[in-house]
Amino acid sequence: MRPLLRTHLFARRPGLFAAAMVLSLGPPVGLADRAMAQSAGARTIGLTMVDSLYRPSSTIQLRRGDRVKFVLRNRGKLPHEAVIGTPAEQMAHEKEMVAMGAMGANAMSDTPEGVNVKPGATKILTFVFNKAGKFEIACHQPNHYKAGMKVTIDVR
Ligand SMILES: [Cu+2]
Repeated sequence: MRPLLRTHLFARRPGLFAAAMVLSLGPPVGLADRAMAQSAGARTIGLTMVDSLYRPSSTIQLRRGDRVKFVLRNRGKLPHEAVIGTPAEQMAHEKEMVAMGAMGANAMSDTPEGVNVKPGATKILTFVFNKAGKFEIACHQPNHYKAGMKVTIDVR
């Protein structure tokens, strides 16, 4: 399923590539150092996931190039996702998830653009918004997107 999910997702995190370069060229770097390098200069935005929306749900305003560390806390009783993409990419992902759900599988793997968070768990998703435009962070568990489980991200 992973390659399928990848096809419409638009960006890789340059931070990960940079960390890999440091690892291959320099002295050994610990996991903690890598995590720090990735989140250096990041703006932290906390989102709480409940059944079935994000709090707060107000539009997030960003500047192009902003690196954002999303802290995603699932306080609901259901698993929730946080997937970053344009509204068109969200619609495509929604269709894929509905198709996967029909096959009896509705949990996606974590990618640089999205994570699946179990009830009671917290996950971090760090993302660089290097394009201007409208994006969303959204959940594609069955019916959640339709119910409005998304936050608009406006990048200028
Ligand atoms: Cu959800």
